[in-house]
Formats: sequence, C-alpha cells, structure tokens
Amino acid sequence: MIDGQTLHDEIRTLALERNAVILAHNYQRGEVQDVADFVGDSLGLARQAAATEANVIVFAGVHFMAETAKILSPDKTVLMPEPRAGCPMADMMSAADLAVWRDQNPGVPVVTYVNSTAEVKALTDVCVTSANAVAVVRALDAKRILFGPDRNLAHWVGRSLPGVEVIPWDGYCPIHDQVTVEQVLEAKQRHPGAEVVAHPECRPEVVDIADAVLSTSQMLAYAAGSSAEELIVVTEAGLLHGLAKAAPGKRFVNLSPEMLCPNMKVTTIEKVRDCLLDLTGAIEVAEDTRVRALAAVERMVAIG
Ligand code: CIZ
Ligand code: SF4
Repeated sequence: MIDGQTLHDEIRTLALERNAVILAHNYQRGEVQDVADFVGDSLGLARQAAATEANVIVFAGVHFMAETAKILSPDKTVLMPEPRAGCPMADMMSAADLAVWRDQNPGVPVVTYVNSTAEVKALTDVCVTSANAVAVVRALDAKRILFGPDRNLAHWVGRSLPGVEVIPWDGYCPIHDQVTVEQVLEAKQRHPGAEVVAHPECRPEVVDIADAVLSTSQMLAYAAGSSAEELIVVTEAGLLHGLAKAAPGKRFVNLSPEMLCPNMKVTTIEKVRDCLLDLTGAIEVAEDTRVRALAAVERMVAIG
C-alpha cells in the first residue's frame, strides 16, 4: 500500500507534468483538499477555473461545479476524478420543469442557485450562490422572483429582503434539510457558550436559532474573526478540515455524524491520481446550453 505522503507527492508531480490545476470544494475529504492547488466554494473555484493558465482542470467536487467550470472555461479540459458525483438537490429541478414554471409566471425573473444543471442555468435570468444570493436578488430590484431549486435558501432570501416575494421551487439538500431544532438545542446544551453557525440550506426554523447564517466561505472567515472559543457547525462535515486550518485555536463541534454528503466523499485521493494518469472523466456542455448558462452566471458575477 502506498502511504499518503507518497500519493500526495505523486499527484503533485503528475499535475506539473500535465499542466493541471487541482480544485477541491470545501466539503471534500481532507486529504483531497490538502493535495489541491485551490480549496473553496463553488463560486471561488469557478473563478479559479476561469483565471487559470493550466490546460487541465481536475475538479474534486460534484457535477454541477465542474460543469460551471466548463461553462466559464470552454477551451480547458475539465476532468472529474469521479464523474458520478452528483447533487441530489440539483436533480430536483429539471429544465423541463423550469420551462413550465417560467411559462406559468410570465415576466417574473428566474433566479437559480448554482446547485443546478447547465440546462437549468440556460433557462435562468441570474444565478446565485449561498454567499451572494441576498445581494444579487436585492440588486435585481424585482417585486417577485421565482427561486429554485432550494426552498430553504429561497426562504432565507425572502426573510432577508422583506419587500421581495420569493416563490420557491420545492427542492432541498438532503444533508442540510434533515437537521432539526432539537439537534441544535441539544448541541447548545452540551456546549454552553458555543456559537451556532448554520448554512442557509437548513430549514427556516433551524436558521432562526443560529447565531449566524453563512455560506462555507463565509463560515471560514467568520470563525477566524469570531471571539467565541467554540463553534457548533451546521453544514457538511468536510468544512471542519478547513475550519481547523482557518482558526487553529478554536474548537469546532460537528452537529451530527449524519452531516456527510456521500457525493462529496466519493472522490478519493486515489481517484485524483488515476484521473491525472489517464486524463479521463471529461465534462462536456453542449455549446448552445453553455452560452445561455454563461449569461446567467456572468450576470451574477457582475452583480455579486
Ligand atoms: O456554493 C457552494 O460551494 C456550496 C454548495 C456551499 C457553500 O455554501 O459554499
Ligand atoms: Fe448537493 Fe447537499 Fe451534497 Fe451540497 S451537500 S452536493 S447541496 S446534496
């Protein structure tokens, strides 16, 4: 068996030989994050993908994220070490569903979370991430919007912008949506004095009792700046790796062992190595879809 350090070194050598950049999402396995050139949220990684000089982008994340990198960088080879890594939330809204919904609501802007397929983005007026959803919707200056696929993020945006009627699609993240108020209250009892940071993909009643509602990149910045010694983290457990690095003196409590996204964990460090060896797992997006999806992503980047 090859030890971890040897595998890490082999991957870094291969990346150099292939002129490849390795991007890893904040929810990836720790050893995958550690071998990457950049670790971040979907927006930060998409920006890295757009800016890179490398020929090959190895994307350790889930499918919609690699697709977004391809939308922004069509001339690059975008590879997924495990192309079967999908996002159940993204699959809860199909392009056919969205086309019908849009036709039923003529003139109402369609705002779509980046956790969506390229075909859905292509039918979208503007995309958002969890880090910029409120700012982007505020800038739209619309009275009503359609928001999908995440009903919980839709609710958070509506709550943050009382003048806007946010009509939600009924999708959700199975990992964040399962969190209950009881679990959070129990964790607070076990850790008195700890601050609760929750992701806006959690249900409204969970968000209501959090001290801060933040995207993953915002949680990393918040933890580093917070005066609390202990934080209860209500998001996918992969973020704990980055949090420990961002704020080494603090204690982080994982709300529950169930906060693990299987799709985020199917990419192993061995698969990253194999992907660089074989250059397989290329992500493609049809050009007409890509161009329309790009417009929605670019509108987001211009605003947020
Ligand atoms: O946008 C992302 O990367 C996701 C899925 C979560 C977050 O809050 O960063
Ligand atoms: Fe999708 Fe939730 Fe997994 Fe993120 S954590 S990839 S939203 S299922």
